[in-house]
Amino acid sequence: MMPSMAAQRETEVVTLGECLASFVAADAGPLAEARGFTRHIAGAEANVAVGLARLGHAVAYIGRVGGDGFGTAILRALRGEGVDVRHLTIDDSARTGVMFRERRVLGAMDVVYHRAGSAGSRLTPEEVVRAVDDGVFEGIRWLHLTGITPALSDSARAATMRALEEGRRIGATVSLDVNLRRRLWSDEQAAPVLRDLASRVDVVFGSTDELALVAGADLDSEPDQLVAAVAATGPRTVVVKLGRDGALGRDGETSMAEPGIAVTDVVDPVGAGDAFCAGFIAGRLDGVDLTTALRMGNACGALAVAASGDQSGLPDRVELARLLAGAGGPDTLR
Ligand code: KDG
Repeated sequence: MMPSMAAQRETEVVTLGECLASFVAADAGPLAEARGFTRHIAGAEANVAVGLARLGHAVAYIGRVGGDGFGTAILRALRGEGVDVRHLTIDDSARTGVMFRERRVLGAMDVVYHRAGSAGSRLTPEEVVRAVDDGVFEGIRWLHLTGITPALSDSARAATMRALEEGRRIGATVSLDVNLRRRLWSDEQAAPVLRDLASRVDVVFGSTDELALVAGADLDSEPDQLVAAVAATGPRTVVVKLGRDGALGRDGETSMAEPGIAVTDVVDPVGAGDAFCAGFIAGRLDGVDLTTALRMGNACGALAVAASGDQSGLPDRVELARLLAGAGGPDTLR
């Protein structure tokens, strides 16, 4: 008998966190001078979820949004991208978190958060348990966590830990993007939590300063020393994201460095790290080797910085393949 509807695909990846309405300055420059903003959707885990969905993977996202227009916009956007949002709860008693950020193509980016007490920060282990009871984790291959969610509140930290337990129980690969957010907690608060998480996952992603914090290493340590130091704490795979310089990864005893893809016009660098994670995870789900996964991550990161907002530049399979093949734009196609 012909099925009357397209079959629902098995979930491959679960992630959880806070998705925010993000107001990104229209013009590049300092926040103090920004007058016009464009509303985007942001949140590291949601960015990874959308990145993976665009690359053809079935992803479920667990979180909370407020019962307001921003929450509705987030739900619609993620659903529209094909992300499973059955466990993105609407919390009518709280507001969706909001952030304003400047757009700089040079130097650190200033961000103003309005997320204390937000719906997203009220995530609890119960949301994770409900998803588990609904079978969302059954048969998944990958669980992606970040160091942002445990910084939001005690209950969000407990939710992260509950998801980690479930990922381990199911036998999924569990990744952690360290994503240290110093506007949410101090290094002293973050270090023990991030170290504990990193030691219990399979894959750790981070920038050099984040990996230095996790490893308790000097900030001026070389990237290969940092990945080795973090790997010594437990994870089999450690990747240091080096921005325009690409990435260096260690998988068991194998280490590989892959140069970044030069982007002549960086429009908005925020979200590049999440795009990298999406490309790398997609590669691993596809069964590619470390080098190819690093290349896929770098290509996704490069495409992300060439567009404004965290998610706009995330590629689909065709765009990714075109960049990796070194092809030009549509007018070069025959
Ligand atoms: O990685 C980009 C994120 O930092 C951004 O989308 C917002 O999740 C966010 C955060 O907490 O900073």
